[in-house]
Amino acid sequence: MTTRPEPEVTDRASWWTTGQIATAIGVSPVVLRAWDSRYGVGPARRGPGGQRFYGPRELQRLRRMSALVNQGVRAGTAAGLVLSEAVTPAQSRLRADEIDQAAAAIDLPALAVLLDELLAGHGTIAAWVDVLAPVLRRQGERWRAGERAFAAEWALAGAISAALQRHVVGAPPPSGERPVLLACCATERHPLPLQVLATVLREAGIPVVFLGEMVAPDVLVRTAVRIEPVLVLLWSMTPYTADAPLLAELARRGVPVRAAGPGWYPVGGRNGPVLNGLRVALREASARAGRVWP
Ligand code: B12
Repeated sequence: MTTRPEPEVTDRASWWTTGQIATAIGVSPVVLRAWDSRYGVGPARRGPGGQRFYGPRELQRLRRMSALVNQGVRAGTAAGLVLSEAVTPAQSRLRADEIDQAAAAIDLPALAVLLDELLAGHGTIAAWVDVLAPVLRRQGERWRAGERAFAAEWALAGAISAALQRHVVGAPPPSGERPVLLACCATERHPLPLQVLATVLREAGIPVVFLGEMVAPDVLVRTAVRIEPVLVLLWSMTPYTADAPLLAELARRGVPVRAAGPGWYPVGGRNGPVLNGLRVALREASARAGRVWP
């Protein structure tokens, strides 16, 4: 069963086929069909001819199933586990506490295990929205309260970034399609929300180029002019880092660009309101890439 709205058949581009899922997780289409028919770990919906269509939730469930089977768990047992793994708010709070403690102790091996499990179990969006962003906000509150724990912040941010990279191994390689281009302003050192967006877009098969933190303005302008992205998201977390002249320069050169992140609020977005939420950014980026975000 799925809580996702049933898409129209014309929304097919928002869904993955069995072949795409097989490539993404490294399991043959035959095995995927067997997991569906034998154990009920299947697609979100079927097309008129019975074709299977999978969404992000099903993708992450099948990734988890595949990981368990690779660890030696029997397929029937693995299926039972993934089907029973509905994530509750209490579980998210528990995960957040564990991750917070591992970061405070700068226990990097524990952090890596916790983050890998979190991403596999919750999926990238819920992992970020329900667990990681709250832990980061807690760290920010402590900073504001005068408790300087930079080492813990650094450990957590680095570990999240590495875990996100591990999580998308197996996503399709870049194609000739025009990508979404994501970049931080030149003095901006808070790239995580943008990396999360890059990860989710990659999981959805939407071409994305993520330039990371502190991108020099001329690098961004040259890259954008060269690769002709469907959209540039220019990220700023704090008011000191929002680079309005750069936003104006990109727009002047005809690059489709939107300001993203809370740092832009005092300045304002140029071509429309500031994008400041993962879901709103996903909708905007997918729409520009010709996809409907489910
Ligand atoms: C981790 C961290 C760092 C790390 C970053 C490492 C890394 N690789 O990312 C390091 C240690 C480098 C760092 C440095 C600094 N930091 Co810092 N940092 C943070 C922290 C704890 C998390 C940042 C983060 O990823 N936030 C993401 C989420 C958790 O933030 P959020 O506010 O909930 O998200 C909002 C939006 O971003 C949006 N959103 C959430 N997800 C997504 C996704 C997408 C795609 C979109 C579009 C929107 C979106 O929704 C939320 C509602 O507005 C924040 C605390 C905080 N609350 O964010 C401080 C914080 C951002 N840092 C702060 C400061 C002051 C600094 C420093 C100046 C400190 C210093 N003196 O060195 C430097 C500045 C560096 C720079 N030039 O950019 C302040 C900024 C205050 C302000 N508004 O001016 C904060 C808020 C801490 C605080 N409470 O004071 N930091």
